[in-house]
Amino acid sequence: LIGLKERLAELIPEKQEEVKWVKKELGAKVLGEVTVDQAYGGMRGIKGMIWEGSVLDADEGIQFHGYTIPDCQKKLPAADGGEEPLPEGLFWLLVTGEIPTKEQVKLVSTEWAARSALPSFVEELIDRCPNTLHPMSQFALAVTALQHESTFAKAYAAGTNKSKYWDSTYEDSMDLIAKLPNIAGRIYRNVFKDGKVPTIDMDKDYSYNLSKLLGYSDNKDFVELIRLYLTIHSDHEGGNVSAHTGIVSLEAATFYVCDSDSLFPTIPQTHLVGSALSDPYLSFAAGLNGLAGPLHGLANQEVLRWIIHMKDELGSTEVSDEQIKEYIWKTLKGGQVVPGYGHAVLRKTDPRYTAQREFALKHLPTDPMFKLVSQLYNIVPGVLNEHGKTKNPWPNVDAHSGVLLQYYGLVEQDYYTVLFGVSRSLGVLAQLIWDRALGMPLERPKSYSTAHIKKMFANK
Ligand code: AMX
Repeated sequence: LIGLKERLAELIPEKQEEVKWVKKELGAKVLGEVTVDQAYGGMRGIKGMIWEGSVLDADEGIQFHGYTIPDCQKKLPAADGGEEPLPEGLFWLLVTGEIPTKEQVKLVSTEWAARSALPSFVEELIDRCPNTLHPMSQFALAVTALQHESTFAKAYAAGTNKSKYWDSTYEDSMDLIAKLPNIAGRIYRNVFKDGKVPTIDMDKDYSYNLSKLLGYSDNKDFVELIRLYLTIHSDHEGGNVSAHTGIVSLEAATFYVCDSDSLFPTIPQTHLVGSALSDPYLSFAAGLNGLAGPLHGLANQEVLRWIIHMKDELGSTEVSDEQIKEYIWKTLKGGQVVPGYGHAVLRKTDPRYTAQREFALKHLPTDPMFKLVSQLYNIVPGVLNEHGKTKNPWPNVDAHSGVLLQYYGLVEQDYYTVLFGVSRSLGVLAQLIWDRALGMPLERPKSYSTAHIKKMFANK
């Protein structure tokens, strides 16, 4: 039975050759142009990054090495007696591009359980946080502190040859992923419960153990939900804030600022935390801080809050379409976004939303809050279209996750983004391992001032 690290070690030389070939044969090809509008517009649509694990299609949604979410639900191993994919299998797929066997997935579960213990100073650090400190801040703080354990940082300091960086990056990534349930569980128990944290069960899978630490493992449907949740939130290609901040790789594409009759080569490369050879803990902590923004991962807490506020304001979950429309318009007229709707890349309903909707149809079809979420699905896109600003009026992943969690009793919305963060580690750390295996360079895109832009095009 071949393990993940052994398989990775076999794949690295092949991939290195492939990348060498692509750079030699295709290195001079142009991926796109960059307009001044894009430079002001959050770099939307600029193609300047390599991300191996997943590619996001505007209509089809995310594909992990070519596998859609329904493919993953069909092909990735499930737990005994379960149906949803195990995130361990998704991590294997992200790292290797291959669907693992059930036995290989079990190896990963066992390894993560074995590596899960936290150093006592990290436990104390979490315990000392005031309950009023947002769970995401506590999360990023604890991950940063774990840097104390970094094998990569020690190997770098000891002068390790850079061809070996992937090895310690892999070790750190496995340790870090393994320790996240203990961090996440401790934060939850401290902030919302009595502070007593159960122990991890060495024979169980990652999602079971996370559920156990949170206090919900008695409900097998909740454990299944967490398996699905951790699988679908893991990776969404490289340009989203959490992936891009933390851990970005970049390739030698040439960029151009474009005007009508000339093309100026301008931006050599891009830069972010992992590319500075900051270790996986520091890089992932940076990604978590990005995930904690309300336009990104924090949207999942905002969605439920917004729905509960609507329910309270309208006095019931039985509300008419007209009342809902009015509430949406009130949000928009108040200069706020409708949380959970819209996306920078997607132009259709997010398949991660659909997967969660199907889960709800199966497990909680009559839940009044789910009914409200369904009602919103029928109404929000029409209102956003009428409003006329949003490029994509359809729901994203965050429009659905909260309602599932609250159904099983996990009602603390401030906590929701922590679960997103646990999952996101799988995608961004898989990429970080490859960044080091492929020797990706420091990122350093070029910037201009407004005055400089005006000067560049003064006589054109
Ligand atoms: N409600 C109201 N207005 C919206 C909107 C929404 N849900 N989505 C987009 N718009 C507005 C934008 O604010 C922008 O307005 P502006 O011109 O006044 O600045 C305009 O429509 C054009 O935006 P866009 O090109 O369609 O989207 P974007 O790429 O700039 O932003 C996103 C994408 C996700 C930030 C945006 O759709 C949004 O704010 N959605 C609500 C928050 C949310 O659900 N975030 C989670 C996204 C998924 C994730 O990362 N987890």
